[in-house]
Amino acid sequence: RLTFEHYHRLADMHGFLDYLGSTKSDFVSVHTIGQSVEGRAIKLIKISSSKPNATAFWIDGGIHAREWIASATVLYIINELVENRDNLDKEILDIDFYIIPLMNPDGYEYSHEQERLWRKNRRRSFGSFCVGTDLNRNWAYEWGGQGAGKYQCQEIYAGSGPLSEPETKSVANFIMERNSKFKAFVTFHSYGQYILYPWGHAKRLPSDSEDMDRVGRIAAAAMKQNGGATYTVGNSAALLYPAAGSSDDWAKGIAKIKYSYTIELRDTGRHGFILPASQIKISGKEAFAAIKAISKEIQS
Ligand code: 0X9
Ligand code: ZN
Repeated sequence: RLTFEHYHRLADMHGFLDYLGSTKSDFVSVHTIGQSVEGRAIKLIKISSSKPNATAFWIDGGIHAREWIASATVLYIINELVENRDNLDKEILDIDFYIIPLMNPDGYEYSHEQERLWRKNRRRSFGSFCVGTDLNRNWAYEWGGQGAGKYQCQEIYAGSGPLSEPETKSVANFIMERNSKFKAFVTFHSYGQYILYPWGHAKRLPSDSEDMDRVGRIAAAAMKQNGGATYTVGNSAALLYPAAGSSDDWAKGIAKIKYSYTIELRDTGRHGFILPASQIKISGKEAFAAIKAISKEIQS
């Protein structure tokens, strides 16, 4: 079991998933859906409704190595969904959750061992001394557009081609095999306290952006009501900056998942990426409130 009092390393996180998979095998299963550039497992946990054709909800965290709170928050959500199942409403129990707490295991471990503010994966290429592709610029929707880097030395390097990285490719394949089931996609990042929706590649809105805006506001209100912080809701390119090749745009534009969000967790800049571990529980609590609120909306 995990405590939410400090940040965990990859082995502990995977150990926790495996533990849940073996102790709760009636509704939890753990799958290695691919391998990172350096050969680490990309592990996904499925928390099943045990209903045929259930609505599915995608959640991931840790696509950016230094955003430790994202993975810690996703683990908190997993713990609530599995260990506190008795407290959950029917709308939540009726959903199949597919969750990856750590999408960028190589970068995450590197940020613990070598460079705390590492962002990208650990791709090495001939012809460059620089390492890493930004996994949130590598997706196959408007790949290489505004806010995506051409050069490997950039922090926002988009990679050698769309889905060139095993971390993004494995997830994209997994989702596309069952994308008709997914109604919601939430990817956790830090920081800034935002609930962002597409498009992110340009200051343009999808035709149903009002639906994402409405549900985003319901989620932000639920976070606040549960003793959480204030989250600002809006279009990602407008509130932050245009960034093409991100996973939220791919989920919306290619996988056609209706409710696609990037949630930028705490804080608003005081600690930034180095958020103290003492905030894991409150971050988990508010984020879980958002997930429950979105779940109810996609079920109705
Ligand atoms: O730049 C990013 O990838 C995200 N911010 S972060 O500080 N966590 O790196 C924001 C992505 C929002 N989505 C799009 N702009 N598409
Ligand atoms: Zn990020």
